[in-house]
Amino acid sequence: MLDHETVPYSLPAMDDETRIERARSMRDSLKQRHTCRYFSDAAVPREVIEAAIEAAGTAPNGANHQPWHFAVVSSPDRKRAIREAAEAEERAFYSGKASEEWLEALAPLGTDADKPFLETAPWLIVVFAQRKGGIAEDGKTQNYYVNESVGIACGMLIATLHEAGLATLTHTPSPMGFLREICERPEHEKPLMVVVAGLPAEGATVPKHALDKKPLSTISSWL
Ligand code: IYR
Repeated sequence: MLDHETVPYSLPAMDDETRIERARSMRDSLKQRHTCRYFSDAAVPREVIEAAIEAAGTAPNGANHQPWHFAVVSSPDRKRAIREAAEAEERAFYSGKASEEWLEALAPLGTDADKPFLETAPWLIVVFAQRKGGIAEDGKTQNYYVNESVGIACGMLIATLHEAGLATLTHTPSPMGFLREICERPEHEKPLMVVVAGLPAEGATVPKHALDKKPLSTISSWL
C-alpha cells in the first residue's frame, strides 16, 4: 500500500433518540424547499453565498480532486447576458426542439421560455464541472466521477441556501456553452447548472404538482 498519512476522526456523541429527532427535523426543513420561479430583487448578503459554497466544497468527490467551480454572478450586465442567451435557447426548446412528451411532462409546472428571474434574483451561482485539473487546478490532471461529485455538491449548496432562508431554482438551459463564455471559464470546464438564489417575490407561488412527493414505501426497499 502507498504511504498515506491519517488524522483521527470522530463525531459528537449522540443518543438514538436525538439522532432520530435530528434526522426528522432536517427532513421537515428540507420538505419546505421548493423550486421557486418568482424572485424578489431584495439584496441578500454575499456572506450567505460564500458559506453555502464552502459547504458545497466539502462534498464527497472523486479522489478529493474537488472538480467544481462556482462562478457567482451579481452584476446586472452579466445577469442580463445570461438571461438573453438562456431565453434564446429556451425559445428553441419550447417551440420545436422538445418532444411532445417532454412538453406534456412540463405542463403542470407552467414553465415557458421567459426567465425573468435570471435578472431579478440577486445571485446566480453558475456551477461548472471540471473534467480535468486535480487538486492543483492545473487543467491537465484527470478528474474522476465528475458529474456525481458536482451533483452532490449542488445538493449541499441548495440545502445550505435553504437553511439560510433563501429560495433557489436550478436552471439548466440546453445547450449551455454560453455560460462558459459569459463567466470566463476555461474549455475543460463544463457548465452543469445555474443555481438562482434570493428571496421569494411577494405573492410567489409554486405549482401544486410540486407538493406530490412519492412516499417512503415507493422510493425505498429494505432488503
Ligand atoms: N430547461 C427548460 C425546461 C425545463 C425542463 C425540466 I425536465 C424542468 O423540470 C423544468 C424546465 C426551462 O428551464 O424552462
